[in-house]
Amino acid sequence: MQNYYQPNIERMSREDMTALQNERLVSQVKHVYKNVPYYRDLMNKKGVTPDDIKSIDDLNKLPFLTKNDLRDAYPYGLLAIPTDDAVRIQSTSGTTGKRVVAFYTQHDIDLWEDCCARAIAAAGGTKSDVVQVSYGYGLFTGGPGLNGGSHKLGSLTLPMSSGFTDRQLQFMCDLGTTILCCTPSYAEFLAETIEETGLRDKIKLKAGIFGAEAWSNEMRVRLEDKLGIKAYDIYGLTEITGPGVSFECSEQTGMHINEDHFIAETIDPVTGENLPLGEKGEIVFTCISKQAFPLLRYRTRDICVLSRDECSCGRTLTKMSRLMGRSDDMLIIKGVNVFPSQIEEVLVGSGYSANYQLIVDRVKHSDTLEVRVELTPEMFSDTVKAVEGRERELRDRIKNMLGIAAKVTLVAPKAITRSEGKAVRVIDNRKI
Ligand code: DLL
Repeated sequence: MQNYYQPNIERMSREDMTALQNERLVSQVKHVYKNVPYYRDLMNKKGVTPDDIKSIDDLNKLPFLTKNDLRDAYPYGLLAIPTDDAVRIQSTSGTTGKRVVAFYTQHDIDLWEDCCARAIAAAGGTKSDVVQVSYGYGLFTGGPGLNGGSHKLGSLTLPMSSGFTDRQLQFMCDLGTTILCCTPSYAEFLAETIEETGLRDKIKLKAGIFGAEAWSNEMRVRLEDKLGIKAYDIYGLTEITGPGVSFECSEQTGMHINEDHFIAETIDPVTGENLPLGEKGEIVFTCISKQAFPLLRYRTRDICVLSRDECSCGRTLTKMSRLMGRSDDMLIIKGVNVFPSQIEEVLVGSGYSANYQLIVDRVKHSDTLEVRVELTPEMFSDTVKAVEGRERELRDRIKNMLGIAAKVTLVAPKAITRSEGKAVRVIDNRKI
């Protein structure tokens, strides 16, 4: 039996969905043009006015927005309403320089929570479920989004946040959690601890809703087996709203996009040209119903394939495949979005050369980061004690910048292999 939260939307005919998207897009473009001078300038530069946008067929006349625009316009430049009308801010885990700040009205929070409620319902959630939300709460969108969705469904919501594994497992057993929401890597850690502590017979989990970072089908099979659940993928990004931009259903062949709120396109990441359904490309979103922070044609850098094949769950919403990578060099380490250039900034700013390598791994289901950087010839004559002191100092600076701990290893000048083509800055050994 299929379970829906808003079946009238989730099963809407393509014709009706297109009509709804046309209407919302036209009024959204007017709203943004009128209230966001930053985007108005981009439209003016491209020679396009709101009158040129009559339907979703005109979408590609609009200029793209990128993370750079978000940085340029930080913090209020893309806000489309007076601050008095905004009630919430969420932000990406990242650093001050690269932080994305997103704003919400009460209406925006409502629709975001609806999206998350659809995701939980698609995983079989009802008011009879106990939903343990073990994504981080606070600025990160994971906790608040799934928490709100679970409330909307009427499920008993456990706002656990991440960490404190013993307490997580105690609540899971004592309160009979049936749906677990967390990152797939944390789910693996929990699964392993459950196995080690012999708690498998005491848990009542039936489903997991895992996202915010890449995971593979092998990982899904492992999690389903170890926890005795069905594991569902969920996707989203702070810029667009947070989790629930798309969600997986029982068919587990990709994530249905909440198209009444977000129009998806795929483009060639190099040329920016639109790609047909079925072709792998960068996914671009246009928010058609949000009020406070309605990004139009936002380039996510996430690579996937869109499809509109009939789905056995009965939903008609377009599906995006599991993510196949990114078109930039962003890494997600322990849930934190990390750009190698940020680490380079710290290194160069601390007097080191830009010859460095980032080695990412996953040990006991938790990500590790090692930063290897060459000493300059002058530093190389330092004593071992002085080098250790330098490593500590650099480790602290990186921690300050990224908010996550890294191991720093200083190596001899020219010890890092030079590449003949692009420098190999990142070695990602995570097998996920
Ligand atoms: O990660 C929102 C979220 C919270 C999604 C909880 C799902 C569950 P950000 O911190 O802004 O937002 O990071 C967004 O994370 O552009 C993707 O590269 C990556 N990402 C998100 N979901 C998935 C997923 C949240 N299911 C960035 N699979 C996105 C792979 C994902 N990568």
